[in-house]
Amino acid sequence: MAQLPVDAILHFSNNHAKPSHLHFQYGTAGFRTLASSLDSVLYRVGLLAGLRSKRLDGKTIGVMVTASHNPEQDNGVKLVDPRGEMLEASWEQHATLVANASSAEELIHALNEVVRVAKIDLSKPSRVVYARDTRPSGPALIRALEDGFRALGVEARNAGVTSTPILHYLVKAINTKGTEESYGEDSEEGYYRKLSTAFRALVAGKRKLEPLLVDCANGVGAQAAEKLREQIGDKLPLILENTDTDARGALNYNCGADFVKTQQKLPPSIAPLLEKGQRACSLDGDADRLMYYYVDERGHFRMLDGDKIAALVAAFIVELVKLAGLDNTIKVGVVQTAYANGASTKYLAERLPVKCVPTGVKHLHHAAEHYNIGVYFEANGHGTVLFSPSTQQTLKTHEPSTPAQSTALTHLINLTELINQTVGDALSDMLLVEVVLAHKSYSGAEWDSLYEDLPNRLVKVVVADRNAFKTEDAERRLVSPPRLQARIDELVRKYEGGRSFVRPSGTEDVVRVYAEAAVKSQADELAFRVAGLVYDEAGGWYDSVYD
Ligand code: G16
Repeated sequence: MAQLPVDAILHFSNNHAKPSHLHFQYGTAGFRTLASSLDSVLYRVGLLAGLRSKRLDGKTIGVMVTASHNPEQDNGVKLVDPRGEMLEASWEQHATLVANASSAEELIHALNEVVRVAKIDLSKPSRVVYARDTRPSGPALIRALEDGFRALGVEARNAGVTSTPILHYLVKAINTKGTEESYGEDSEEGYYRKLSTAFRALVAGKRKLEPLLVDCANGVGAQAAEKLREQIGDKLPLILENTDTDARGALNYNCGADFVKTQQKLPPSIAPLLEKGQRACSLDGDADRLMYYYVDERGHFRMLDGDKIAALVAAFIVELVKLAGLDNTIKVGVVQTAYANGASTKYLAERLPVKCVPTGVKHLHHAAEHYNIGVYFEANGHGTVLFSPSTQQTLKTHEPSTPAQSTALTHLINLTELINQTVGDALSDMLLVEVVLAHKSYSGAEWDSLYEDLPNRLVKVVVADRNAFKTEDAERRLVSPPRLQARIDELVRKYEGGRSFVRPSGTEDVVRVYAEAAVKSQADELAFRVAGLVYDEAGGWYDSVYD
């Protein structure tokens, strides 16, 4: 039986000691914290990625170094499984165990434990593809990761600086190369070609789209959007803003999808550029989230968030399925989280099956796999559409009986190519939205009028220990601290259309409070009063970022 290369692992471990006072947890989107604390984690993730690949018989595993929407001083790392989806849940515990081993010897012990529990044959090959976003801390963390690969003898491919969804795409493309399920060329160029070819086919015959202003959050999305513009700019003119990836402190600062969603206003850099009625959108720091918005006739900011994207896209797909004569065969469903605006859930549930799951793409993705076509979007703009393998087969083999059916079928097949089905992808989603707007001849205002959002408010509270907060019912209710949920319920009852929930963040060291009510001032008041209950219970302070 092959053994772990203990000497090599110990040798490299000397340069990547774990800080003794820190505890790491593989959370909503992998490990994420201050970049300066992450060196040992990256080294160990390098080792773990190699083991995961060996466990899967040498299939290529993805490693993405990013902290996405978090501030620039943070960084993070997550593993991507062979089909391009998030790491299997049972391995999150392995990751947490390995990251917290207190010494080099403990690390060997933890790795052996993973090998034993996961029944890993160490003689198998291991392959990894890895990338990072534009954070200044990225290069040093990549070096630590590469030491992990070296120690274990991993065959590693560096995808350089790229977006999270492109890394997910590459993982799937590499693992399906030369098979019947080939996902596309295993290169960044292949990704752009795939998206732009499908986009061109879907908007063929439509008039040229109005220019779209894109806020790139001063992140890696800027370079990806630039490459996409080269391919589709003649069909969809893209005006790229916040593209400065070198300016220190600029990433996600006063811009980007998270800013727009949480502040519910235009990024200051976009405000002077946007004309009334003009569409604009914001990506986040690693280009996996997308928020649309426009300024209405009265000069008011109007947000078209993940819920509005889900409503737009789901309705379009349902219509195409019907037009293709497949509505008895293909069922479309939607997956949301507790953050979904109540009005969106009502709108969607009147038309389609809707399921609510805990926050985190991994939860939404798995739930969406249960539908023939599963549309999932978090309100924060993170989402995609999944076509089940049998649905893709049906689309390929179905014999349309009229020209109209044939056209709808072709559109559906092109959508399977346009949409990055591995994970939420801001650029792929942006093209998807533009396709639907072009087909429906919708302006931003017409899209917006599908339903009226209930006023809402998101607040974060810094507490002594966010792990003291435990939830149930897809994070809509607290089970711990005891009695807090009853106090929240009592408060919510006092507000017309009131709804509120509290959950610990998996990406930031905070507790999040969400509230909705019939009137904006009431939603704000409810959010702050619930935050007050959290504060009284757990100590801490509110973050004024969301003021
Ligand atoms: C990540 C996850 C998302 C989640 C978000 C916030 O997004 O991928 O699914 O909604 O974090 O999670 P939490 O409220 O637990 O902090 P991103 O864009 O930061 O990778």
